[in-house]
Amino acid sequence: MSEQKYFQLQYTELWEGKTGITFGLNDILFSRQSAYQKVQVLETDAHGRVLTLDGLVMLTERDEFVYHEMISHPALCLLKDAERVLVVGGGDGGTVREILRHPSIKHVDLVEIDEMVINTSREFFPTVSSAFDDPRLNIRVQDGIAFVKATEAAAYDLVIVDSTDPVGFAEGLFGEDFYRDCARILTDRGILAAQTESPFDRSFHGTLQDAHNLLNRLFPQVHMYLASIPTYPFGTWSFTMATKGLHPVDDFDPEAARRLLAPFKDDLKYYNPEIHTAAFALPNFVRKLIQTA
Ligand code: AG3
Repeated sequence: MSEQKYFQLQYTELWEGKTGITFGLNDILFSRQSAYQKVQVLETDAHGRVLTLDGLVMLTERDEFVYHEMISHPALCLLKDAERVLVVGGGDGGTVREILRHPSIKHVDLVEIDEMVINTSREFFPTVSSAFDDPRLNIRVQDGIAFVKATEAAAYDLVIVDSTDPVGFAEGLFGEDFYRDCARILTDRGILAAQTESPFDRSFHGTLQDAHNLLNRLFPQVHMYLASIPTYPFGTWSFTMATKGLHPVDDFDPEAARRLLAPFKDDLKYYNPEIHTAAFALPNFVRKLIQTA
């Protein structure tokens, strides 16, 4: 029999500044202002530990697998033999954990601006930051925008933008100069994959449309795909894949992907070759949202 509860502290992230998701709080395990943002770790009643940056939910232990698998494996399985990957943001380590499951990977640069995010994840989220000591990983505490500007051409097979919302210092990660540098530092079969917010969130429609139009001018193929992330605003999340030629569905080989994933398929809780194709099917309102202007 579980013990009777007499009170419940609650934490609500507001969506569009209004109604949002409420977590029951058992405790606040960490709360500090870094040079860039407020970093907090909440112990919730139903979603395990939650990492927030400036009050926005970055991950929960319960559903982080969806985001981290879906920002990584679709591009990696399309490429099949990626060796060099750049992750911009992603200081919690969930994205590099997924990338480093692939044996083809030789080198990953993780460029995170805020060291406090890296240290907090190491301390409070061991299952998320579990690949931080992989010898193929190089962690750099640096501004991603400056990093891509200073990087030589054709240095990476894949660039993943694992950013926070496009407000404040992360806004540049949805902008023209940054995308142009990404296109330049990718090889001629390279892929850019980015988190691009919820299509339900009206506050980001403008940013999303601008980003889509910019990418369409820089890459021959630009495609949005969706996944269900219960603890992010509106529960449906979008990612955008821009490639130098590969079509994310027509050039995807499910049998080849199955062979690639076989060594670690039991570690994957969301992604599989059927999800890959299905994720690129978009509802009508999302198609309309990103129609090229
Ligand atoms: N990065 C994207 C989180 C955006 C969530 N937005 C929000 N809660 N308003 C997540 C980082 C995980 N590696």
